[in-house]
Formats: sequence, structure tokens, C-alpha cells
Amino acid sequence: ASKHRWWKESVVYQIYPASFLSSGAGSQPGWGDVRGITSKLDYLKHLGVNVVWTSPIYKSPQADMGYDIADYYDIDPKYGSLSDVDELIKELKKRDMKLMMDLVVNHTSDQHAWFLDSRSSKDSEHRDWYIWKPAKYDKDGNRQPPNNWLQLLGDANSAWTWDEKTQEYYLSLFTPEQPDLNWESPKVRAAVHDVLRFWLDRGASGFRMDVINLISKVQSFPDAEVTDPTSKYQSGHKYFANGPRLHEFLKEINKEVLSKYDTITVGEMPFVEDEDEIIRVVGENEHELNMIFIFALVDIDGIPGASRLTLYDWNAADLRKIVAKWQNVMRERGGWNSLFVENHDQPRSVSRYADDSDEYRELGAKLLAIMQTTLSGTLYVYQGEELGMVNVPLSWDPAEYKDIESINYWKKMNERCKGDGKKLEHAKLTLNKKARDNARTPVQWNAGPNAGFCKEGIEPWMRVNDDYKTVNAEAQREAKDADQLTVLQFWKRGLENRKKHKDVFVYGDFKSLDDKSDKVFAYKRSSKDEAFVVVLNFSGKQVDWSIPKDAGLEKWVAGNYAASAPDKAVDGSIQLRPWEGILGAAK
Ligand code: ISL
Repeated sequence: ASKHRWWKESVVYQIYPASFLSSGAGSQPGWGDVRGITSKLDYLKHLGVNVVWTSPIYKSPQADMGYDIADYYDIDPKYGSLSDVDELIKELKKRDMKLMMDLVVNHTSDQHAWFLDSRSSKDSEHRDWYIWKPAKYDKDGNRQPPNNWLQLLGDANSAWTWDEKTQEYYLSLFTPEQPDLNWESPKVRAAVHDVLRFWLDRGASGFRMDVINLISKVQSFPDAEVTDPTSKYQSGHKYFANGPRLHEFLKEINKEVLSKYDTITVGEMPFVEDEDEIIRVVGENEHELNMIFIFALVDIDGIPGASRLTLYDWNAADLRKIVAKWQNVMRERGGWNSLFVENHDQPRSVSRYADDSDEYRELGAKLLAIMQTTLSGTLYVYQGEELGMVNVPLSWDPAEYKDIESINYWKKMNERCKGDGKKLEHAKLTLNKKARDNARTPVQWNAGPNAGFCKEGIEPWMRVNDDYKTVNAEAQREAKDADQLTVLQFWKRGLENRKKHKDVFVYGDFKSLDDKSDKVFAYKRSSKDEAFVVVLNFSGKQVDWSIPKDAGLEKWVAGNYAASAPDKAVDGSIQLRPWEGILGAAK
């Protein structure tokens, strides 16, 4: 069985600082800040959170909302100051909570002093801290980038950016404002280690490591195979995701820094499905990272192999297969899962995996809460998920979207769909369903002006979702009727239950109870002392489901339709209502 560790039992709450709460202390009106976070620690503690992960708050020109860092050792004035962070850490400690920082070291901002020096001349001290290559020329003598790699954030452009001054290209996988660091240089790696030490010494307890599997690139920088014949540039992830020296670099970080502290680490790893590669990072004896974010579940509604901004028709069987697979793999191979259905790069989970209509929104949010609180792994809750916040309305003009990926995509589609209204409508729908903006609207604290996110008369940096009068934290503090918990109360209860039965839910065995249904996801969790059965109807249809005889079910204890125990038989066939989720005690 998996060894007990505090970071396995933790509930991590992700804060997207710009949209969390604006106390007014930051330099930009209508923008969230660090003091806003500190002021909500009691709310988070009460919910059952142990670790707070903040998306980047470092000094940044915000070309990609802080995932473009200009100074790893300072806080952006929009968010406040270093002493505000010290205060946050102090207040967290008081409550026995911890801080997880976002570490973005695949690339920096183009405004970082390292890059400014790097681009100043070919023989500058920091020239080789980034990836510079000479141009290529086609048969007509036109300048071309060193290879055909495509930029990642919604654009149709090259991943290489031309620099006039020194007449070379630099690699910028995400946007031109985010040049990739050259991890081949030992000086770069040592500088990154210093950043980690600085924050751990200041009181942070760990890191979420942004696209950490992209740090080692195949050094011959070959052209990518053509997978999209309509595009000049192609996805090059084969040559930069889990590259040749990744494990060496991760082991080095562990040896130089992490092994000397008691930390929690989670690596973000897009583009990778290979079990062996994943276990090499999170395996108990690998000494790399505690866990990673696997993308399978959030890639469920995109066309396989295509960009994230596509729509794919999936069903509950796909969801079940993905979740069950990773529950089993980690257990069998001694790795550790992270559980997440939302973050700042994804649409809202209720809108995506359930149904965000008035009729089903709360049921869907609670269904997902049952799943998340009863699976094995470290649990991540994204701000607003505990309230059942949903995607922005389709009626919003795409001009409301603030994310660079959305802006680039919308521009590209407008060019491509000229005169084809139907195609453009589809692009708009795709954007509405998938845009990262969906998760970035201000947190809805109450029904007052700006949903309580910032003061009246100040315009929030991003428009508040239209539904804030009904969907907000204050309205969910108390239940409207005794037998109906609010989404917030339901999450709180789910987290309490998870903690109380952690040997089952965090560490226990997982067994799928249905391998056929395309609507129902059912499983049994068990430890040596206790067991539970979870049955989730991931469809808007009424479903008859027969309880397997060997499930050992004894009684139903909770569900999302009422606060009282579900009134259903414990053997034979039961009827599940749309989006119904139930939990039973078993032997
Ligand atoms: O949203 C995506 C592009 O379609 C994702 O693939 C995303 O780029 C990927 O998950 C990496 O995300 C992380 O690094 C990016 C940043 O924009 C994201 O916000 C961050 O979570 C670059 O730093």
C-alpha cells in the first residue's frame, strides 16, 4: 500500500489571483491581489483546504497573465508586494495551511533581465541562456525559421521569433513574449535552483511546475511531421515534450533542492500519455516529482491529435476509462495521482462534464464533487468550482474574451472563415465551450456590485458572469431548505468525509463496478477496515442500473438529490435519476 504522506492527503485550492478578490491594495483597480487572498483564508480553511496554490504573482508584463515572468524574486505591483506575501504565509501558517507557488521556468518573459541581456548581442553573457538559431532560406531566398514548429497559444505562426538586432531567431513555444530558456546550460539550471530555494526559504511549501516536461528539447531541432496539411507550421511536441534530458534535469532539481526540504510538487505535463514516461516522473523511488497533471480527462472533448480548441463528442464511457485507468496504474506501479477537473486553462467542469442549465447545474456540480472527493490522489479544487460556477454565456461577444489564446484563435478564425457565417458560428461556439476565459471570470462572492469581487464603481478586469445573483458564495453559505445542501456545503461535507475516511478515499483500493455502461461510472473503494460504493450517472437520462452481487453494498449513505440518505434498494436493480450520484457503505 502507498505510504502515508501529508501531501497525498492535502486538498489544494488553486487561486487565479487576478480573478480571486480585489482588496484594493494592488496597483491596478479591478484586479485581484495578495491581500484579497489573505482575507479569505478563513473561508478556505472552513471549506477544508490545506494548501493554497497561487498562479503566478511575480513581476510580469502579463502577456500571458503572469506565465511570462520578468522577475522571479519580486511580486507584480498589481498583486501587491513581497511583504504582502510574507503576511499571507504567516496567516496560512497560523491556520496550519501551506503555500504552493507556481514555478514557470520553461520560459521567461521577454522583459526578464536575462533575456534583455541575451538579445543585446551575440556575445552577451546570457546569450546561451535562451535558444538562438540562424535563419534558413527557401529556394527563392526568403528568410524562414529554423524549423516548422507551430506556436502553442492559438496562433497560426511559427514557434520561432525573429530578432532584428542580432539577426537570429529565438525559440518561443507559447508566444513571442515568452522565450524558452536553454536548459542545456548549467548556469540556467543553477539559476532555477536558486529561485526554488528563495521561495522555500521564505516559507513556501512547494511548487506547481508549469509545462515542466518541455524543458529538454531534442538538440537537432528537427522539422515536425506534417499532421495538419492546411498549416505551414506543425506541432513539434514529439521533439520538446519529455525530451532526452528531462529526467536528468528533474533528478537534479530534486537532489540540489527538493530533497533538502519537506515539499509538495506537481508538474504540469501536456502531450504525454505514455505510462512508462509518467511513472518515471512520479514513481515512488524515482526522486523526481510527487505527482503530475495528466491531461487525458481535460482533453476528452477535443479532437484527438488536434488542437485544444476543437469539439469532440465524448460520452461517460470515455470518462470512466480515463479515470479508472489512472486509478489503477498509479496503484499498481507505485505512482501518485492528482485529481483535477478544472484549472485556469480549462472551461468550467459543470458546463463540460455535466449540464449547466438551471435545472441541472447544482446536481452536476455535486455529482462531480462526489467523484472528486472519493477517488485516490491529491485533490485540487479550482476557485469557484466549490460554488458550481459555470462557463460564460454563449451570447457574450468574443471581444469580451481576454486570454491571448482566445484572441489569437478568434483572429485566425475570422481570417479563415471569411464569408462563411456558419463556420464562424462554429468557431464562436468552440471558443465559448473551450476558452480559458471561462475559468477566469471574477469569483462570485455575493449578489452585490461586481459580485463582491471589487468595489462598486470600479470595473473588473474581466466581466463578471451574468449569473452571479444566483450563483455566489454568500447565497450558498446557508441552505434554502433543510434537505437540500448548497453546492458549497456539499463540497465541505464531501471533503470532511474524505478526511474522515482517508484510508479508503485517499489511499484505498479502487475497483470498477461497471465496464460496459456509456452513462454510469461506478466503483468501489476499500481499505482493510472499510469500503464504499460510488455510483455516478453521467447523463441527463434516467438509467436502470443493477448492483453487482459482489459489491458488498450494505446501505446508501449520501447522494446529490437530497441531504438525507438515498431511498434505494441495496440489491437488484435501481433507478438513477439524471445526473444522480450516490454513495453507499459496503463490506
Ligand atoms: O491552453 C493550452 C494551449 O492550448 C494548453 O495546452 C496550455 O498551453 C498548457 O496547458 C500549458 O499551460 C501552462 O503554460 C502556459 C500558460 O499559458 C498556461 O496558463 C499554463 O497553465 C505557458 O506558460
